[in-house]
Amino acid sequence: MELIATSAANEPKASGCSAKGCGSSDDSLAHLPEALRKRVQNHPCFSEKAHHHFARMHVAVAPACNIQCNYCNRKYDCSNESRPGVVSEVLSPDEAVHKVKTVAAAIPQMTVLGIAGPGDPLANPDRTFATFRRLAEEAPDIKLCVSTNGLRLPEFADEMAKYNIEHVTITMNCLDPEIGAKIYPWIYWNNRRIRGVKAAKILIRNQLKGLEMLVERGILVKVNSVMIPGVNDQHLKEVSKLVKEKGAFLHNVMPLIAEAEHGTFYGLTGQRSPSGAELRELQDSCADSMSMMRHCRQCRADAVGMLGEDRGQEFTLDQIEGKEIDYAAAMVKRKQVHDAILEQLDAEHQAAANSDTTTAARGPAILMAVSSSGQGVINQHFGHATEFLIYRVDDTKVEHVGQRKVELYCGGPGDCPEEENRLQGHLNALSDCQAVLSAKIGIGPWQQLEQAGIAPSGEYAYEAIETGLRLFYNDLLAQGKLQPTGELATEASA
Ligand code: CLF
Ligand code: SF4
Repeated sequence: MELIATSAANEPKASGCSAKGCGSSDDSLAHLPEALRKRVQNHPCFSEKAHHHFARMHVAVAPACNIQCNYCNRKYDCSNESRPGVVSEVLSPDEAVHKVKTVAAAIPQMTVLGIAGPGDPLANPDRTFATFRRLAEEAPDIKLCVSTNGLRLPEFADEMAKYNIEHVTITMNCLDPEIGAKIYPWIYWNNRRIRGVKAAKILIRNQLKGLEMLVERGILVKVNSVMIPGVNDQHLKEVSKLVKEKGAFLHNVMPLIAEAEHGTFYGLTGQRSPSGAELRELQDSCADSMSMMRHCRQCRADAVGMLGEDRGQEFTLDQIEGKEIDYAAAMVKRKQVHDAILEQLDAEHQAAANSDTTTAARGPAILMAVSSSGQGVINQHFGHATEFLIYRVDDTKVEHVGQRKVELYCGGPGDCPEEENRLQGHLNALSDCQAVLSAKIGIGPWQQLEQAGIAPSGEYAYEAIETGLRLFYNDLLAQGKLQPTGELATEASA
């Protein structure tokens, strides 16, 4: 196997970020140097804590792409950074700037504007940088973020630094061109279509070079990788290690989504996606050497709102056309909202820094699920959840490890579900969890959860997630309901 290497690796600038994991631990930023913590504490993707409080938006200004990925169908958005199967309304830079200011005024928690498609932002440099240039001038309180396949990164690293783009994502699926040839059938480079191993070699070389250049310029880099079972799954640990050495801040291993109806090569040839357990196992093994992102929602190229929610329909072009925005006034309000959230996060950070986490674990590590509609609080009815946040909890820490999508269980009054059938999806999604905490849980699902060995609780409604999890864990431990194996005891054995 040949691994592509560029010039000498840089010392990681993001050092101090513990292997415990940005975006993955009890206080995910606790081990970062203060200056770095400040840079990510309001970025919902670069900080797990931030994603409960701050929102992001994407503008779909970049339609073209300069490579082909086998998990992508050009009819849809770039699936390096989005769920395949959804299409965005492509905007001009002017339309994009107007949309960003409109959203920023309406959703003051929106701190980050990302360009992530629907093709590759750097394959559309004029449109991408025209948008960034105007936003840097007209909306300076918004962080600028970009996600790219990296082919043209070395060419544009300086340009990115110029517009104060502080956060960049590079999608890197491999370091080995032989593996790359199974993922990328071709690239378009220097006005030529190049195929196979040769194409993958150029792409990987440019990705690594681009990563080094961004790190040298003080830009925080996240690496996204799509986990493709049987193709690159055994290899991604190596990717994690090398990108960490080269100074990447975070690694986001995302599951391949390959459905025949999306018309992608992988979808049509039956390439399977990883299971949740396989993904978690790989993320855990990469976490030995790198900080892992585990709260990615594979958003679309025109996503608006908190991660996991999509308010794009409220801000379509026809709805915002002609709307006058007083951005100076909006900035005042936005600052007040941001300051209040950051004050709360700082207090939590201090409390975490002062807490004693040296006690040896007495209880087993278990998985617990939470339904939340945001703000880091258990504030969602079980029946209204379309996803559950999954935490690994033991005596000493509460660690966010992912999320599971479910079909809406309850559509409101008059939509009384055939509980047995409708709940099966929830039971499958939560089958490895020992507890679920919601703002409220109806009696029907409550009984079925208990029968499935999942302890339900509505007792911690409106508590902070970590507090609720900690208290419920302690309750279960005190009641002898946690087995050393991490399984919940049945009523009989408890
Ligand atoms: Fe967008 Fe990406 Fe910037 Fe975030 S998304 S460009 S880093 S602002 Fe975030 Fe969405 Fe996952 Fe991307 S949850 S798909 S990682
Ligand atoms: Fe599709 Fe994105 Fe890959 Fe381009 S980089 S082929 S848009 S997934």
